[in-house]
Amino acid sequence: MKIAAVSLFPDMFDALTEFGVSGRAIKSGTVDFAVFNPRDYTQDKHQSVDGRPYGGGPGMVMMVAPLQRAVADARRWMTGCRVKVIYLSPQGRALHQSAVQEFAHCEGIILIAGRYEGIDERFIALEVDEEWSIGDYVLSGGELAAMALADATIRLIPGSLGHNESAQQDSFSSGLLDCPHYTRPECVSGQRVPEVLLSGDHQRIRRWRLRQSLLRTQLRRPDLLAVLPFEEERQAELDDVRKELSDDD
Ligand code: 9D3
Repeated sequence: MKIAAVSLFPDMFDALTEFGVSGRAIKSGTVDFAVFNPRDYTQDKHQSVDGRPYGGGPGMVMMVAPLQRAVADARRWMTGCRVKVIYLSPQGRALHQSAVQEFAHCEGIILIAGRYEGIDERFIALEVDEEWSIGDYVLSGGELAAMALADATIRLIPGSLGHNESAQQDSFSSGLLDCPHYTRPECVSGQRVPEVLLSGDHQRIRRWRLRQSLLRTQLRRPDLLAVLPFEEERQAELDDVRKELSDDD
């Protein structure tokens, strides 16, 4: 897969290319990654990438032409790929794991990271396929959002994760929050590891983890449980968790 970012701050993407799972996938060639800086596609003496908003008001708006030439170069860099152009913006749909799973099947993705107040609407109309937000809080630009999307996508590409970090076991692909985890030592400040995890009874451990996941999801993210009916074991366990919680109050 090829991923291109269009950004005025290309060095920010070192966080993606230099570290961890995404860094390894890019260094090994499992993912090809490049950044295209609109500044490099200006044609005036001052290398302008922004202008004052028509109609007045505060802040500046990113101009169409440098962005368009940067995207054209990104498209050439991924010639032959079916490409999706994604604009990260507070006006986008809220990103979720099932959208990320679809991005992982793309041959090429171009991520547009904005700065200033935003980008000229005509660029969106002409070049952008999808607009996504990473949540309802204010960032100072699109780069961190583009990296969040790229990181979440890259780790789903076959060959990015090792044997011990299967994407199948992810909290959000199961639709539930993760269970609690423990490692050495057995006792920390008087807090012991739950006895079941020391029992060696793998069936009991699996059931306990499922129950903890359901309990946490019911308490912290009940919205996640509102979607689909579960398979039999899960639904029975969830009904039981709910009964126990309602007995408490
Ligand atoms: C304070 C400026 N706001 C005026 C009402 C608009 C605004 C413009 C640009 C707010 C944030 C940004 C920069 N943010 C992004 O580019 C962005 C973002 C975000 O801020 N939150 C969640 N997801 C995303 S994706 C891109």
